[in-house]
Amino acid sequence: MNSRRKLITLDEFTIQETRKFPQATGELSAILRDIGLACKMINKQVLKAGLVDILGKHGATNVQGEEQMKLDVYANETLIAVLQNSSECAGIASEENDEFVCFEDEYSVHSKYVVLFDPLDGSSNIDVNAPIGTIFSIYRRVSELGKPCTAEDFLQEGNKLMAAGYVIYGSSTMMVYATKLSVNGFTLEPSIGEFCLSHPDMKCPEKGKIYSINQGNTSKYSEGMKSFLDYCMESNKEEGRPYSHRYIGSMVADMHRTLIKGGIFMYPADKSNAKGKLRLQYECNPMAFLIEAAGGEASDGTQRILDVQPAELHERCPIYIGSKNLVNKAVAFANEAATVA
Ligand code: P6P
Repeated sequence: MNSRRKLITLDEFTIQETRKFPQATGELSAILRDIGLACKMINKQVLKAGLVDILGKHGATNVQGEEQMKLDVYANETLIAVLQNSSECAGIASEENDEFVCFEDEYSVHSKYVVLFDPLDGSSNIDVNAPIGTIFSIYRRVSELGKPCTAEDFLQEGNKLMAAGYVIYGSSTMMVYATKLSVNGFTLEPSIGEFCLSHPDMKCPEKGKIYSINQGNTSKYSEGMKSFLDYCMESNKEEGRPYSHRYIGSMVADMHRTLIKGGIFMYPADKSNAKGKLRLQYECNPMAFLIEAAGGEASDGTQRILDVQPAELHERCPIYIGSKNLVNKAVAFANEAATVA
């Protein structure tokens, strides 16, 4: 008997998922496969990053005479090129581009979807070999098919997302993406160059005991936030406190741990950043969509992140995200102090 479990590739999985919806056209699946292709190309360069000094400094020219690109520029240009060739995507918005980019060729103007992404989040961690990632959001466009996409396509609330996820370039390279139905994780099998289903139907533990925040900013936090951190550090054997503190400083890595082990990741507003640091449209919303699909919660401190109406493409948003018990507790502390103040 063949004891080998059949590997299910990302392509096979997305096709199987499409079959569950007779009316589905497979375009969304095609975009997911295209993002997977782009991220495999990015992964190849990320793996070489440590060798750049041997292979030639960034900014040098390689054997093809091509300018050696900074990794985040390479990641951005690769995602744009692959999605432009996909003919399933009408345009993109990126953390690296001030404005959204319309694909105006005769095929792309008829495409139903737009994609927003942070091409290489946490890239400052490359030098210390910490995990980094690509974060993506996929919306059905609201502008007229057959014409170029418009700004409104990229300013939709997160609750309108069709799919969202990330690729983490870590000890292994994984793609994790969510639709409204489920969250599934795919590990890159380098020997065949395919993302293979390794974490089906992922769920965020309802109760967590890990809190993740840049504690160095504590002096700038609200009194409520400081009280919540004191609560996390307080000894209470019955409630399993003190909780453990983990912070990698790379959102994709901190979120991947939170999804799998439970806990809470926070980047709150503080005295110098009224809306925190992380971007709503291509960091907070995709992670909020994914964590809710996995049974967790995501708040900006006053409302569900997915219900925030974006006003600007690159606007920031405070984020409390992860296990329900900790998100609700953190928001309660933040609001209690606000009412007392
Ligand atoms: P800080 C990386 O620069 C990033 O955008 C996220 O990936 C990460 O969660 C956050 O910033 C870390 O910010 O201020 O703690 O270094």
